[in-house]
Amino acid sequence: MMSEPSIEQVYRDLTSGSRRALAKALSIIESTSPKDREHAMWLLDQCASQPHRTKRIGLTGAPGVGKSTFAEALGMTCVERGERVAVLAVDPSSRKSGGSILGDKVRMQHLSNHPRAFVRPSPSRLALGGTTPTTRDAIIVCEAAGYSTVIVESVGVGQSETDLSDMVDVFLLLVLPTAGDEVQGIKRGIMEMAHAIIVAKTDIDEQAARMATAMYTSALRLLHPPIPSLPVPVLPISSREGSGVSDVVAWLDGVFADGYHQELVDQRRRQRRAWFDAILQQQIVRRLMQHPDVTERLHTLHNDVDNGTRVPTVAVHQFLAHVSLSFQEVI
Ligand SMILES: Nc1nc2c(ncn2[C@@H]2O[C@H](COP(=O)(O)OP(=O)(O)O)[C@@H](O)[C@H]2O)c(=O)[nH]1
Ligand SMILES: [Mg+2]
Repeated sequence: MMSEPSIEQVYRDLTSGSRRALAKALSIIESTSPKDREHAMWLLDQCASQPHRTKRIGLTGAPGVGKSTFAEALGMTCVERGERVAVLAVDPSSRKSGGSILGDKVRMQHLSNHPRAFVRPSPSRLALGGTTPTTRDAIIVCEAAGYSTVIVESVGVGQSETDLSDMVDVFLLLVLPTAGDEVQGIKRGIMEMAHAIIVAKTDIDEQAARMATAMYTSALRLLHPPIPSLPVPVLPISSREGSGVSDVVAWLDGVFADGYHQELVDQRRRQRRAWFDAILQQQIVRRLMQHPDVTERLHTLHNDVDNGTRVPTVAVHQFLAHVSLSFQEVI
């Protein structure tokens, strides 16, 4: 039996283009075993110094709207002009339907088989925002492996630190070619975050698609674009017929050209800080709550609160007093 490659070897192989090593690295960063966590930290630390200028593109939209099929169309256009493209498909809906992971791979069959592409279907742990706690790390590892374009697909737009919009440069919202109630049904918050709205599957009903495009265009007039100097376009596409995909690519080229470079650099800086703060808070709380001293104290206070013998405000006050006394040992 072959022995496991060392983490150093995995890193060397992934930076020299091995898709197998990249897949291995991604399972290491997704793993919760202490040994793997240690390896993951080493690996991510190596990846941090990568100076590449990369593109991070997020695709969101309801299940079945056509995200994976569009990722394939977009990805193929990029690889055909020489770029290396990674797709991280993080779709909880496809997990429910069982043979899903296969489904995503099938939708991206050409891309999956292309030597300049890497397609990774859903990992097992999914968080609220529809991505995973490790999706951000996965993006960084893909970039270190030389994939200068990373497409992340997810249905989720939540309120958590795992929001897709917080980990990509451009955030594309895919919608169906239906107007009216549909437009009303899309949450304003999501529309406000999108850098572009893609009206998908226009081949189904061209007239409806034109109406939907007009509806979204006028709905957007009431909203502020996420980057003030970058108006949000509504782009109709049919991944099946390949129409409109080149317009999306042309728009993306414009965004990633020098004009918006500083905006994107600043956005990434904010994203990194928010990510750090979120993980830090999460980990501090987790460690604190797991400390035996704290669990015991918490148990007592929970009882008091449950029974109504202590007002929650007072219980929290006392808990914090207790914690600050033993803070040094606890953290
Ligand atoms: N007619 C038509 N069907 C499409 C198009 N794009 C995707 N589909 C179909 O819509 C279904 C869902 O597509 P998928 O890409 O898996 O959607 P996702 O759940 O958003 O990733 C599949 O049956 C696709 O073949 C399109 O441009 N035109
Ligand atoms: Mg999908």
